[in-house]
Amino acid sequence: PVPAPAGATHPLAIGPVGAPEATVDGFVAQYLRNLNFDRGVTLSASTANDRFYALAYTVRDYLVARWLEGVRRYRASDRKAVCYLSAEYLLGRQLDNNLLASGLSDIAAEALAQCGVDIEELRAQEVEPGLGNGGLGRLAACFIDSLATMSVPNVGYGIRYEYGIFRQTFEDGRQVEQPDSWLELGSPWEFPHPEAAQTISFGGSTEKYDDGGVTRSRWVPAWSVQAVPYNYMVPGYQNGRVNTLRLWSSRANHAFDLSVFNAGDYVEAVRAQTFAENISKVLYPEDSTAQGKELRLQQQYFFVAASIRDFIDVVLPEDFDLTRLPERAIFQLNDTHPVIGVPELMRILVDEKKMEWDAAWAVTQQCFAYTCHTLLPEALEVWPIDLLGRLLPRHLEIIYRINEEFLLAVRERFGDDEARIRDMSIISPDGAVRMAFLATVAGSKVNGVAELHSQLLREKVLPAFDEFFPGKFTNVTNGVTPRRFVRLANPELSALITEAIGDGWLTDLERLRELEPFADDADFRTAFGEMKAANKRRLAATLQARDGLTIADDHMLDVMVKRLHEYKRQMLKLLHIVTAYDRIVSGEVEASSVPGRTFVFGAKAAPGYDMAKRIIHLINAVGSVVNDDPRVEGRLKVLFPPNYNVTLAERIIPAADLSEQISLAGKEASGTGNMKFALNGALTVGTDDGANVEIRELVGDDNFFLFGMSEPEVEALWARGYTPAEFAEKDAGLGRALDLIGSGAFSGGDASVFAPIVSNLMNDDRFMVLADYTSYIAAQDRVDDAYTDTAAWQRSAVLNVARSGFFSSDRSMRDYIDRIWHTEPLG
Ligand code: Z15
Repeated sequence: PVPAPAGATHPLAIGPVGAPEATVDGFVAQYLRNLNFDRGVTLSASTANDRFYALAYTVRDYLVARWLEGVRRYRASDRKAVCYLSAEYLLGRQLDNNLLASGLSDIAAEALAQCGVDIEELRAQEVEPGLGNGGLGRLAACFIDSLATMSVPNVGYGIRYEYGIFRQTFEDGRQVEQPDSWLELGSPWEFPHPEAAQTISFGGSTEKYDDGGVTRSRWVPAWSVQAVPYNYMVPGYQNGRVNTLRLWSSRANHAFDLSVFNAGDYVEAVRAQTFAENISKVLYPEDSTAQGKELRLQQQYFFVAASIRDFIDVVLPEDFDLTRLPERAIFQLNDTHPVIGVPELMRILVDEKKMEWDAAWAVTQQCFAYTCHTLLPEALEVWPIDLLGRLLPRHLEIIYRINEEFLLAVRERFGDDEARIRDMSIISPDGAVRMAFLATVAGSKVNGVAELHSQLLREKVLPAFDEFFPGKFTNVTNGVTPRRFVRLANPELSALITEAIGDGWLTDLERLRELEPFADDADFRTAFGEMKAANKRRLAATLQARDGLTIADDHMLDVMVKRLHEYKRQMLKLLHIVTAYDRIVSGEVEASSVPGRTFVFGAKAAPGYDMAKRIIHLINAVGSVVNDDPRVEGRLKVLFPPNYNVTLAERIIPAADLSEQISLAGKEASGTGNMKFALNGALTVGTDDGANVEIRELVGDDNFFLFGMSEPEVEALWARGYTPAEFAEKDAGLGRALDLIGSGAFSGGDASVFAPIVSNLMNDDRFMVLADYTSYIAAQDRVDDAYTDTAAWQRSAVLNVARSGFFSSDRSMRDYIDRIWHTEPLG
């Protein structure tokens, strides 16, 4: 028990108060208490938002005691914690996740039924926190779920953006962005701690000073803001563990305000406040592209500085000997976004704690590890030195010194090889800090996110570093949480699995292997088919209610959901659709000879990415023509529900038959949607890219539709010289599809609308869409054939589920622990 305050005599004051009783009556009582005392309403006078809030608070109440107890036990231990530093957490809705984790789902359902409250209506009230763009942010959310489930001490650190990823709407088929004001009605899951705010400084200059005979440097900042922590509970799956996600919100600094107030300028003071609050205002909507915006660097430093200081000053005991920091913390850098934390920790150790440079560097190198999530050169962040020096002058000096010493060591090893020095310098020849290089030099480990990606990272992107730091590079293949993406998203499949093999798979996903024999069991396959059909009906209801869209339930559901990016090749999917359409309307193919297909897209484009937005327009345009053409009615349909997000993913993925993973080989670092589809029994049509490689190896060639060039073949074609137009000449179907798009067949005869897409493909085609077209169409013809044999298809689908257990994020976390973190669970 925690020590009671002096004078405490009441037993409850000795603390934690403990959870309400986990019974229907206990739940009802707590629910009504929350409705009355927290919301200040009676049940009969409550709004749906009140009832949702009271429900969320009730679930929260059950988790809080375990959370507080866990925090206490962790602080009393001397365990190492994983400090996951991520600019994004794409959490999705929390209610069902927290009900499942706390084991309260059935009790809550019965309790609400007894109160006459419709729980479905309350589920729909929750606005998902969209604090991420795509794969990277969702991965962070899966990882913290797994760490809590595995009882590994972890704090997730990030930013509480006031506006998450924009809400997408379509106007005349074009993407329009609306602000995502997810906090409009408040969030029941957060615990704000304004009293624990920290001051984060920026700007100014550096100076040297005499510290009792030693000359030292220090930073004299010009301005500062407050970082207010908001805590969120991260409950493990039915294990009584609750970790913390701590997101920072910016607020004006009082001292800062006051000086202006004293000068009598009220309006200026309020403007200053707006300026400070800008820092956590909005998530940058670029995914896999770097934007050298000053506000973004402010965001990065803001959350990383607050997080490192939080761990040292708040989580660790007072007077902790920081030379031992590596025993207590590992800061995992989720991409380059938090890399400014490296010079920040050096600044704290050297300038503030007066540690020797070498000792501080030894500590820093052990405390950081870096995950790279891309191979695209445009996604590797660089910060111009003038910008970085203006915002963080002391950090720039520290980076220079790190670079100097690093390059000195390189010279010692390889001699004065100036080309090598230039290639490895953290400062690029054009005067920018290469954040991936800094992370690689500073990190104890560097990992890619799938086997192929890690290999290419080592061999193509950072080969000189691999040579210089033997053993530093490693792979951890991504994973996804089976709790959210199987158990919650697909309750029908979960019931089938549990009935067949028990429920151990939820925390030990490799046990799905035990399903393999059921692939040959006709009854199981039939039940599996019924599950898919039920999920399609559920999706149909969602899309009807959400967007007024209708789907035919006898169609194959062919799904491509992911950010819109040229490298992911939504255009290749479109060329297939146009070809399938053209084959039928031209009479080349009898409509009834191919299975009916509904193509589902979900994709947001970065608002400034013109080509991506044009492709979105084209998807909608092709959809309008195809969906309105009686000649393909009942055969082909294109659906593009706007605003694809985690909530919609949880509906779409379980209903899918076919998963489209068609990036140009060597471009998709891993992909994680690909794993979610396989685990839900969709077959993949995919290239040999990212984690597709490992999915295919595991599920087997017979249960995967492989097409396209391999990464070495892509390289070879570039080396030979790639002329896309030649491919359009060689394949008549491709030529016709491009002509249809380019001639205005999908734009009311106005050729100019989509001509830029076609001319880009014909003349440039950076991602070799045309080169892979023929192979892709052949693969889709195989898909059509395979789908007509229902038993064989379902067998493959069951085998996909049975053989995808490797892709649990629990396994990813195990790998990080074994290869990088060396932490242990807190029993
Ligand atoms: C992002 O979502 C990913 C990489 C990035 O560099 C950025 Cl900035 C955002 C994605 C990869 O594209 C995807 O292949 C991978 O599965 C995901 O990160 C998680 O590792």
